[in-house]
Amino acid sequence: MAKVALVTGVTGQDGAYLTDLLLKKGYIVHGIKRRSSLFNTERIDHLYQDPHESNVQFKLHYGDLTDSTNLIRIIQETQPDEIYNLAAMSHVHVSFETPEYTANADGIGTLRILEAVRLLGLTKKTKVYQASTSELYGLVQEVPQSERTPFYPRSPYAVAKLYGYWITVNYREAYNMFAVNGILFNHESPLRGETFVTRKITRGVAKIALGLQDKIFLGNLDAQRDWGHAKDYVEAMWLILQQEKPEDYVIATGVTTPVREFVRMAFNEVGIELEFKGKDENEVGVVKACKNPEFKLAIGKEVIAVDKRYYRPTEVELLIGDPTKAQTQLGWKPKYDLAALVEEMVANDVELFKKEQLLKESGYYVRNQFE
Ligand code: NDP
Ligand code: GDR
Repeated sequence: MAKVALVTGVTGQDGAYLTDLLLKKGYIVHGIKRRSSLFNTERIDHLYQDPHESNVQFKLHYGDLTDSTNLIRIIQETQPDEIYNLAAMSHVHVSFETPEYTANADGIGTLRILEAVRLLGLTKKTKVYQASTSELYGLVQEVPQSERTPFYPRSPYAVAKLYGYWITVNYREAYNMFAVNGILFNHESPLRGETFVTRKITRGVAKIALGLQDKIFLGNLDAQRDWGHAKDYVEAMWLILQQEKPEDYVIATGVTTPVREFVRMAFNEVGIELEFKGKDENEVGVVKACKNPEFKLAIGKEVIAVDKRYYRPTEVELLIGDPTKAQTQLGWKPKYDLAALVEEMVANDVELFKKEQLLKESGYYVRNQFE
C-alpha cells in the first residue's frame, strides 16, 4: 500500500519540492491550498494530474490553517500516514505588520493540526512534521546554533513559531505522538518567494543586467545567514519522519554569509564586479568592472542602495547552524553549497527575464509596480 502524505503550504517553495520528492517515492500526496482570486499553483503546475483519471497520486484540497473544521475534515477524509505542516505566513518583516494573523496561522494553526489528529484518534497512525525555524534563535545566545541552544525570538513570526515548536513537543510528550520539529535554517531556490532577500537580489541582478531595472534597494546588508538549497532541505524533512524515534533536528549547512557577500556573488554570476562604498543607510554598491559583453553596464553605475524601509524593528543579525545531529543520525548531507545555489538562482532569473525582455520588445511588457 502506498503511503499517504498531507502537505499544508503545498503551493509554497518547500511544498513544491517536497511534493515532487514524495511523488517520486511513490506516495499519494494530498495538498492543502488556499483559495485565492488568482491562480496560485504555479510552483506545482508541473506535478498536476487530471483528477478525472484513475490512479491519481496528487490531489489538492481547499483549506486554511485558521479553519479548524476544514482541517479536521481533510485529515479525516485523507487519513494521512504523514503530515508535513509547511503552511505559514512566512515573511519575517511582514509579520510585524500582521502580528495577530501570523500568530493565528503559524502558532495556533500548528495546534489545530495536532489537535485534529488527536480528536480523530490518529495519534498512533499519523506522524506530524512541524516546519520550525532558525528564527527561533533570534538574538544570538551562542554560535553555531544547535538543538540545545536557547531560543530568543525577535519577531511576531518567530514568537508564533515558538508556540508551534513547543506545542509540537508537548503533543509528543503528552499523547505519545510522532510529532517532530525540523529547525531549518534559511533555504532558497529558483522557487523562492520574490520578496525574500536572496530571490530579490537574483531577480534584481538579472533585470539590471538585461536593462530592465536600474538598481536594487535593500535593507540590512550586514545580516548573516546560513543559506542552503530547498531541494536538500525537503529531503531532511522526509528523513526526520522515517526515524524510529520522534526527535527534533537542526538542518543547516554550517556556513554563514553576509547579505552583502550574497549580492557580490550574484552580480559576479553575470560578470559584473561590484564595490561597496559608504556606511549603513548611505552604503551603495557600484559597478567596478563589467566583464560580460552581453550586458553593457557603465563603470561607476550605482546598482545597490540602502532603503531603511527594509530595516526590521528588531533584527536577527547572525545565524549559523550546527547540523551534526542531522549528519550523524539522519545521514543527511546537503548536495548544494552557496556558490552552486547562487549560480542556479541567477541563471534561472536571467532566463526568466530574457523572456520578459522579448515580451517588452514585442510591446507586451507590463512592469509589476508592487514587487
Ligand atoms: P512559502 O512562503 O514559500 O510558502 C508558504 C505556504 O503556506 C504557501 O503555500 C502559502 O499559500 C501557505 N499559507 C500561508 N498562510 C496559510 C494559511 N493561513 N493557511 C493555509 N496555507 C497558508 O514558505 P516556504 O516554502 O519557504 O517555507 C515553508 C515553511 O517552512 C513555512 O512554515 C516557513 O515558515 C518555514 N521555514 C522556511 C524556511 C525557509 O528558509 N524557506 C526556513 C525555516 C522554516 P499561498 O501560496 O497561497 O501564499
Ligand atoms: P529571513 O529571510 O528573515 O531570514 O526569514 P529574508 O530573506 O527575508 O531576510 C534575510 C536577511 O536579509 C536582510 N535583508 C532583507 N530582507 C528582505 N526580505 N528584503 C530586503 O530588501 C533585505 N535587505 C536586507 C533581512 O533584514 C534579514 O536579516 C526566512 C523566511 O523564509 C522564514 O520563513 C524562515 O523561518 C527563515 O528564513 C529561516
